[in-house]
Amino acid sequence: MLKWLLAHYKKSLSLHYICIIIFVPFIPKGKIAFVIFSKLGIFWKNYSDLMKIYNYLLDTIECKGAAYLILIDPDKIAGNKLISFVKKCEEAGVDGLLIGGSLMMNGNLAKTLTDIKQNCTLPAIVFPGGESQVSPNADAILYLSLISGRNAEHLIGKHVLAAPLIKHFGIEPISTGYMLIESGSVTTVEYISGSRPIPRNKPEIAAATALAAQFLGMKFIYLEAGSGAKLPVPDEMVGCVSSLLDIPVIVGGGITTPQCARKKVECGAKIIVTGNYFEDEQNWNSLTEFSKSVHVKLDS
Ligand code: 1GP
Repeated sequence: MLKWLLAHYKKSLSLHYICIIIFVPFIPKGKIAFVIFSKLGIFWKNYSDLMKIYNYLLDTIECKGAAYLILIDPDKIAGNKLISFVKKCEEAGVDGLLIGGSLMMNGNLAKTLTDIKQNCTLPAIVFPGGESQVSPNADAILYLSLISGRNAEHLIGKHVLAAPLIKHFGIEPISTGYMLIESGSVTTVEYISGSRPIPRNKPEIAAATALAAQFLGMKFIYLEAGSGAKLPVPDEMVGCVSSLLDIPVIVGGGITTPQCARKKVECGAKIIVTGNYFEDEQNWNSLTEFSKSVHVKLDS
């Protein structure tokens, strides 16, 4: 992370130096050009600072072929278990952590984020179930709009309540079109959001919905089978959506083997999310295998 920040900082500084070297000898024309390029440099620096986690994810996709995120539910992983887990995630090559969920019973989101920040350098991105999960300790927040449903609260209502808090805390919002996909049984997110998932045998509905979100300016599409889903998002649907879009597709829910994760990436997914599987400590020794299966570019 530190390396990445330094690289971006240097990039913006180097633009200024290039301007000085090229244009100063040609003052006054050069002076005007210098001012313009300096402004561009400052703009670039501010922009990259504002969008640093989004840019980090794009860079990761570019370098590794796809990114691997792990979802942490503060109800399920906390205390010493959380500390050991996030250290293992970092060692295993995981690219970032999502924190949150549709329903939180006891979990302390703020404490979870603090523990994560103190024990690893992975970006901590809130995956919110509602506006109460906006936390100043987060590096970014997936600004999810539930575009597969027609429940106005989850399309825009919650966002109105969350927006001033996000602005106040200075958290980076990453606008994401969130799509529930039927996965064999009713999932928590489906029940809580009161919205129907897209039928799993209708990839064309998923593709048209995702395309609409891209046209609306969203940065990612998240194809969600639901946490602990019986069946993950079908490969055919991942392929159909990914091939139509220019923005990266996130796939999560019900992924419990490295082979399944790899298959989703081969079909076009650019970010893979797993959650439930690693709530059981006995599975932690397969973290590296999962991570490698997602990082197709490093593997080839
Ligand atoms: C849920 O996609 C994530 O939002 C992860 O799902 O817990 O089933 O891996 P799992």
